[in-house]
Amino acid sequence: MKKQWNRLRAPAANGFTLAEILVAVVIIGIAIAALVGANGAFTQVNGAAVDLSTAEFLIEEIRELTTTLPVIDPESGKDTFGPEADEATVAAYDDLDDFDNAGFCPPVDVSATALAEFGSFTQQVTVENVSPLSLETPVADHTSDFVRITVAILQNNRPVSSTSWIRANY
Ligand SMILES: [Ca+2]
Ligand SMILES: [Ca+2]
Repeated sequence: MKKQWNRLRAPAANGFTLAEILVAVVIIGIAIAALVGANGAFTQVNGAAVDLSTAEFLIEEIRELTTTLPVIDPESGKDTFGPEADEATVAAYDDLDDFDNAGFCPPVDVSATALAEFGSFTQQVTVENVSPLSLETPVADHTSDFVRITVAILQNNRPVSSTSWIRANY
């Protein structure tokens, strides 16, 4: 009985059968494909996270650039919704509504300096007056003391992130 058992086991001692090798090759192939696929997915997620943190950074630059500015122009008040005639560039903007419909590509930093290294990104700014009764409801320009600033970040014209906040004219 023992001899018979040994004979049955004998082929294994000579090495792997062709079928075993083929199965092993298929399993290794599937494992490699899974690893490559997982790595690709990880790279994509990582790339998206980097884009998002860049977008948050660029939103913060606008928030800090505008946070010390008055809601309406210090000289002409409510005469102009948008940049006044002598305010040709963002460096000259001195009130919030100057930023309405402004698009910065390359984006600008807190001191209104262009950030060439983020040239694929755009800061798109919208400034609207909103109702004091409902800060979600836009009203006509300069008809309330509350404004909502919205900064949308686009990368190669694809929206990445957007944030709004409220300022009061006091
Ligand atoms: Ca101004
Ligand atoms: Ca203005």
